[in-house]
Amino acid sequence: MQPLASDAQTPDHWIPRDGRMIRLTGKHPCNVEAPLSALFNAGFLTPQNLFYVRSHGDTPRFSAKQAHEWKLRVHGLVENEVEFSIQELKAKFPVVTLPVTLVCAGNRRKEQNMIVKGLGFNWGAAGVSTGLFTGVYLADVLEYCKPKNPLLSAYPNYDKPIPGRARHVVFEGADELPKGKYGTSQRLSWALDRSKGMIISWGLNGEDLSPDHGYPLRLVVPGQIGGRMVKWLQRIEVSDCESQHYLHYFDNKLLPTMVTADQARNEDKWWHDPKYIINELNVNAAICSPAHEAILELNSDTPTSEKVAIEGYAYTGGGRRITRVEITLDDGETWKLCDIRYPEDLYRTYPIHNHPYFGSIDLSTTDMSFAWCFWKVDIDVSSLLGDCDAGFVAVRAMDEALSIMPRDMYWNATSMMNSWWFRVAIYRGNSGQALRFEHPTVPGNTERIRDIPDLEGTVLHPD
Ligand SMILES: Nc1nc2c(c(=O)[nH]1)N[C@H]1C(S)=C(S)[C@@H](COP(=O)(O)O)O[C@H]1N2
Ligand SMILES: [Mo]
Repeated sequence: MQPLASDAQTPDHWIPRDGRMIRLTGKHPCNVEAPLSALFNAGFLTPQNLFYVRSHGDTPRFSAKQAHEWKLRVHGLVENEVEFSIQELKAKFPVVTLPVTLVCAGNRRKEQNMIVKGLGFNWGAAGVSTGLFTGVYLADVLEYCKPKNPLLSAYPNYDKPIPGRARHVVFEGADELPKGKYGTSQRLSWALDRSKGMIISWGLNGEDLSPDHGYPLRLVVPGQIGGRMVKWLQRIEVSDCESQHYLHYFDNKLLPTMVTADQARNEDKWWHDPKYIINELNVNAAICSPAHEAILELNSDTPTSEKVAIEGYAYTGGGRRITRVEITLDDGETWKLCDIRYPEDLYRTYPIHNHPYFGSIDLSTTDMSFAWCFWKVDIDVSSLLGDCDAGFVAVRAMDEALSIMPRDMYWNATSMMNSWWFRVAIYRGNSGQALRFEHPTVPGNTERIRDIPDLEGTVLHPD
């Protein structure tokens, strides 16, 4: 890959990038997602060049020499304040690798923006990616530094610090933003829990993190939204209060549905209420194939015996596992069960130890699921022709906490965590010889529907 001509006039002109990525916020900063089919076809592990990017500002530029001299400072309410180089992290603590799915809280946001525009930009359904992250457990590093006087409950009075008692762990990146550096925090009780899998990571899919993904060091918090995974990680502070960074308060919140975008803009109180913070992901799924604008030619002799595969991804948060995926062709009257594949289970069946790069990749001793799964179902074309009363196919998933994707949208001012059924419309050409599929959105600010003159289909049954 080469730096892109379209980046030439921006502060990111030096970064090699994949020209297929879809820009969501104009030229700069870099907020991109892959075309959904390219992401899906890449399979379980997303190559870094197709891995979605969410950066609030200019991408910090560090040379190999600066990475070699990188200092991760751990300080605050700890017995041992330490500065670790990356080599020291590797030498002092066991090196581990985990397959982890990252999802921006804004994934699928455009579906909400099309109903009532909220505060955020237009993500499609590819604000999600999965990689093998290599690093050391945050819990090991914290144990080494010894939090002082720890208080392992954030409640009651979450937002009222008890001076001197370690209750939160604050992370800060190197990027300079208009309102200060990017930072956020975790509760100490979670950060100390190795089973939650939080790692300080330098490697993604067996190579250095690319500049867009946090080179040389980032935090990875499996099962939580991407916004908690601080890139270009420079500083960890054990504290009696949560992060005071601007974007810890004014981003990644799920405000109540009646709070309008204007209210959210003008009334700070919503952002300071700890009830509305987003940490763990919610259950979500999308149809990846048929793709947007896919056309299925019908065989006029034997249309009834034809099958079409409907497939896509699903994920959820907190280390929970997806336990069912269902599709409906009649707006939820009846459902069909899909087959599910969990590629991460390969790392339970075939754990790897003492690998020179990955250290250990071993999910055989944990029931946590930190990665997306893939689902598929074959349906009869005839059911799309005859019985598809809704004019769309929709998918919903459930996880092991029995959380299920809702029929209705939970609209909110930041349009985050959108997880209503993912619906793909089915149009029938005038000739009746082909079906055309239409996804709910096209990512970014392009038109929702591009005309396809020769298939200006009539909707089977318009809503
Ligand atoms: N330092 C820093 N860390 C950051 C961000 C940022 O802008 N600066 N963006 C966050 C958000 S909102 C997300 S979704 C993820 C995206 O990670 P990625 O770009 O590697 O996919 O990084 C998070 N960490
Ligand atoms: Mo995000």
